[in-house]
Amino acid sequence: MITEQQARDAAEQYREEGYALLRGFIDPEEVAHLQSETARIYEAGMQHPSTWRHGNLCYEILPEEDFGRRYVIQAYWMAWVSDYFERLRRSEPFRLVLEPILGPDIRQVTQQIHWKPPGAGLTGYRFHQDLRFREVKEAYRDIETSSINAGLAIDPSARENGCLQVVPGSQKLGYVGLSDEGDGQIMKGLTAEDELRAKGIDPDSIVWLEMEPGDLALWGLMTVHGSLPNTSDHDRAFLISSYVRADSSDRGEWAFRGGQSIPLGDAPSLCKYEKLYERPEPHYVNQKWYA
Ligand SMILES: O=C(O)CCC(=O)C(=O)O
Ligand SMILES: [Fe+2]
Repeated sequence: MITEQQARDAAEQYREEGYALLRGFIDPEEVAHLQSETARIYEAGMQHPSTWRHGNLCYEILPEEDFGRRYVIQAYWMAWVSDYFERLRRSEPFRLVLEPILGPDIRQVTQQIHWKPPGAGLTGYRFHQDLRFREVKEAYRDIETSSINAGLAIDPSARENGCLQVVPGSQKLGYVGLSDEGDGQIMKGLTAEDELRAKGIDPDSIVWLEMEPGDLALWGLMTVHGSLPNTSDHDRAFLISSYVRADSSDRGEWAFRGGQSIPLGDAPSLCKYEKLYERPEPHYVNQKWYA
């Protein structure tokens, strides 16, 4: 596990450069649990022929009818079906790394695994800033400074299997609107270098965050980042969690209150799924965003 000093150094780097990388965020024996539980969640997702939702829990499926075979590319809020992920999200390593940035009262607004199954094709994320995913901007105050994303490598993450790429210092550019044109889908197509240059970004400044299982990346809502599709024969599972300072938003599930770890309650809280209370029941979401 990381030390308080490493957490403070990461916070410092994050403030200056808009990202940070912490090696060995969780221990090797913990990584084995993370990987086996991730495989179990993948199999749970595979039971669904198309994208399925129940509360905040969701499995994003590329269906057989359109992709020749079924792939799971994302799971959201696995904490509702996994004691392991319920505890990990509010575990001591996360408290250590989040407190210097967000303080002791913290809610979580996203919990998601992104897989890049070999052969699935549509597994790249064009360059963007995550501010675009805070659809209801009024729900957050001081949105840029009171929110942070953490990405935990589950599988080895390298260039060939689409590791995360960040643009250091891009958090200072303001919102640049990358990938917002057309239907705004970030998983369709690739970002051309000229698109970056047009927004004042030098493609040569991109940092490829190659990570070993158990390493953690941090980035902010204003940090320009993306990743390529997987062209190797190894999957890339990555756990992304987004946390907010509790006094900046009513959204999210408690993670820490006064520095104490807080379990999920009986019913889900509004995170980012705007229809949560309208459609709380299990249902299939038939949206072919990739068409
Ligand atoms: O999984 C990745 O490589 C990046 C995902 C991402 O940036 C996002 O979902 O906002
Ligand atoms: Fe993102």
